[in-house]
Amino acid sequence: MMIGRRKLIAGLGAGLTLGGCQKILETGPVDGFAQSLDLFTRDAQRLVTSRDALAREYSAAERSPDFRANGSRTVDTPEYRRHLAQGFSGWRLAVGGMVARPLSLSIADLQHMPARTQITRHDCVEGWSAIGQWTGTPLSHLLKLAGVSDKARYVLFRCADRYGDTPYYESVDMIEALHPQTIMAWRMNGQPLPERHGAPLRLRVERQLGYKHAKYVTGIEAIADYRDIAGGKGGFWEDRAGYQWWAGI
Ligand SMILES: Nc1nc2c(c(=O)[nH]1)N[C@H]1C(S)=C(S)[C@@H](COP(=O)(O)O)O[C@H]1N2
Ligand SMILES: [Mo]
Repeated sequence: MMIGRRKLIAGLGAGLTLGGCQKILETGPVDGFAQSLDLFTRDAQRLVTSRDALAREYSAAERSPDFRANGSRTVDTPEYRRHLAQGFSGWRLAVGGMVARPLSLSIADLQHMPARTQITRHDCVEGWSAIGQWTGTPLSHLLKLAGVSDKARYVLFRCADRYGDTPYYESVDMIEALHPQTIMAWRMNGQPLPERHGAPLRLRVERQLGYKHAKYVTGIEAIADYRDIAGGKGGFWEDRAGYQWWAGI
């Protein structure tokens, strides 16, 4: 249903996008037009949904007994095996990029910060959904602590897993990054985040489709633009399979 609305808005965008002209000059017609259409879809969706609107939350009884794991289910490196064996006591999250105070945080550090718990539905673009409970540190708290620059427009998530040589990564804009339900989760259904769901730390960005929810996160960077990073489309599946950067549900 909601995806239908997105397509409708994207369709309108095809007829109406004019603001992309400058970007077309900068990056070439295809990329510039695709990105401006994607951002137009985002802006159009935001016209009809408040920037603070919360994703629906569910009761504990509604949690899915089997929450599917998708994409990487582990990180196939000796380093990750070592962290797993050590209960991730040596794992560090780097917070950097356009910030006044870069941070290096352990999972214990994160667990001593304000936390939020939410029961939400995960929607994968491949056509399945599952309801789970997530506890973690609000990303807004981390960005404030690091002193994020007001010139930063996006937040990039770097992940430990790779597909061949290509690391998984994702990015969201500042409105999604600062949204109250956007958390760096270290618990799922009351247990430490399981290996297959991204241990020890993964993003939950509840108004977006599943592929935005980066697992095995090692780094968070405040950035001005994602076009000069990796394949330039803002995320692993965006680069590889043409998934839309804007994945608003
Ligand atoms: N690092 C990383 N994050 C990832 C993926 C991945 O392969 N690697 N897959 C994405 C996709 S497509 C989905 S649907 C969700 C799946 O999360 P789950 O395994 O907890 O169900 O993780 C997303 N985040
Ligand atoms: Mo997915």
